[in-house]
Amino acid sequence: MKKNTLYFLNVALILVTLIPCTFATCQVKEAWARESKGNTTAIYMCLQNDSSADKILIKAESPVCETTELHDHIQEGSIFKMRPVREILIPAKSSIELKQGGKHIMLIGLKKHLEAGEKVSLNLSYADGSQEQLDVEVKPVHYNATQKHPCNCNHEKKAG
Ligand SMILES: [Cu+2]
Repeated sequence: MKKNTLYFLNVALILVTLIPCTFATCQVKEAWARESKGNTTAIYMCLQNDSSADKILIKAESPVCETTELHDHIQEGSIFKMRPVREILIPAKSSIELKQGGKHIMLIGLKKHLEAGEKVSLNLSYADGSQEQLDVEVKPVHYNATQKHPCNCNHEKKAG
């Protein structure tokens, strides 16, 4: 009896440990970082939220730089400037694209030059406490992701 209880507790514990990784995170597609020229660069990606609850990205961290900020482009008069934002919302059952001229993850104070082809480790934290660890590929300075339609999750959603 006691052994059964212990077994049940173990199974329950394993399930609780697995849930955050299986269901709580967003699906990340086509994540890439731009090869650095100075000591800053940006990371772009598609974040897909298949769950029925909104997901809120609140923090990104990477060991390759001093500071990582969530950025958006905000219009000031006739020009768009990037600004830090507290969070990035990924609404339930939808997806958003972090892209050039829009929302992105900013790597500030790079500790070394990021070369095209190498991988950058990135950790994403969400408001619900879930986290996601990624390896993001560095692409050349002139890489243009929009030609490739990296964030095709919206199209998929409409088709479904
Ligand atoms: Cu920025």
